[in-house]
Amino acid sequence: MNLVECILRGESRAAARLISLIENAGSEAVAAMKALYPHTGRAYVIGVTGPPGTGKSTLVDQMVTQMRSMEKTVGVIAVDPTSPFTGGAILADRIRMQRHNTDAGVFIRSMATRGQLGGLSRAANDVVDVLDALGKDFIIIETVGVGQDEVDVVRTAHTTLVVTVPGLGDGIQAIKAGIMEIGDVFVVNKADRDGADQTILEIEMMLEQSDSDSGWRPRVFRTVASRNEGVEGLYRGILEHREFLGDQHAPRRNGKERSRWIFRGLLQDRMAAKAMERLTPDGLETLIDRIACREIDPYSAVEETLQKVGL
Ligand SMILES: Nc1nc2c(ncn2[C@@H]2O[C@H](COP(=O)(O)OP(=O)(O)O)[C@@H](O)[C@H]2O)c(=O)[nH]1
Ligand SMILES: [Mg+2]
Repeated sequence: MNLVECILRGESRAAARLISLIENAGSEAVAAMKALYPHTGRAYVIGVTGPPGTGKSTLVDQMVTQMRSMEKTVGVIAVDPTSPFTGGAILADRIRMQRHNTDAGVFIRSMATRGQLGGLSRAANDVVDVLDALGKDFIIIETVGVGQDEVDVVRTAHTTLVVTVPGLGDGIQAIKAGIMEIGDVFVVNKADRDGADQTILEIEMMLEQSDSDSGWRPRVFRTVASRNEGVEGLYRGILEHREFLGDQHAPRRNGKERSRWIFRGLLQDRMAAKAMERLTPDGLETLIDRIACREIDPYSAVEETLQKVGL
């Protein structure tokens, strides 16, 4: 039986194998993703973002437990390309979520390597589809809210959680990083620390100022993830948002916003790869040298290259 059939039968090991292929950007992965695509679109996808150290992984771990107690199956994808401590962070995430290791209803994967086909977040997006086809009810993507790439992958989730903590002025920073607008649900974690009320107030004030045209009024929850406090309420808040999305839920998941993002990304990658092929490494170096010594401007260099590819 081939990889795709095994995944559609719910075999985790097959999913793990395909994910490795995705990370290595093999052509086998592309063939499998093509075959899986018609079987995706059923899972409910939750994005979790926020600055490093705010307790996202701890929170995700508790959410998994919550979902399992409701007999839902869960896939978790932890993406962290930015942290200089990535190796350590991922190791920590593994240890943190280790108690789910023996549970066949949970699939956890950390990703840090960038596939050659595209950015890390697009690879992560492929993994969402794999876990979706595997039959997981919920898929949680955890990512540090830094950089457009990371923001894009959680933006296309059904429900996006923005996690912050008291007393870091994080609310303001979050706005700067452009993640405030993408939150459907806000979490003030580490509410055992001083200033939680103040932070909640700040976020609520900011939400009042921002006008959303979706009709959804983002809610703010307080949690102490390390003590599993407030997690059940947060889970209910997520379900509330799912209810709000209602029948729109499936269309949004397979909807235009996400499809456009995926298509554009793939097109960019493939076209750039084709152009690079045509240039050859030597040709590329020559062209770069010419730009560097002002023999040709970068715009004309790109136009010249596109002409070579026939565009
Ligand atoms: N005091 C306190 N510490 C927490 C809480 N949640 C998580 N932590 C701790 O914060 C640290 C970072 O947590 P982690 O989940 O790795 O954060 P992430 O980088 O956002 O994924 C860990 O040492 C956690 O044990 C909380 O609610 N209160
Ligand atoms: Mg983490």
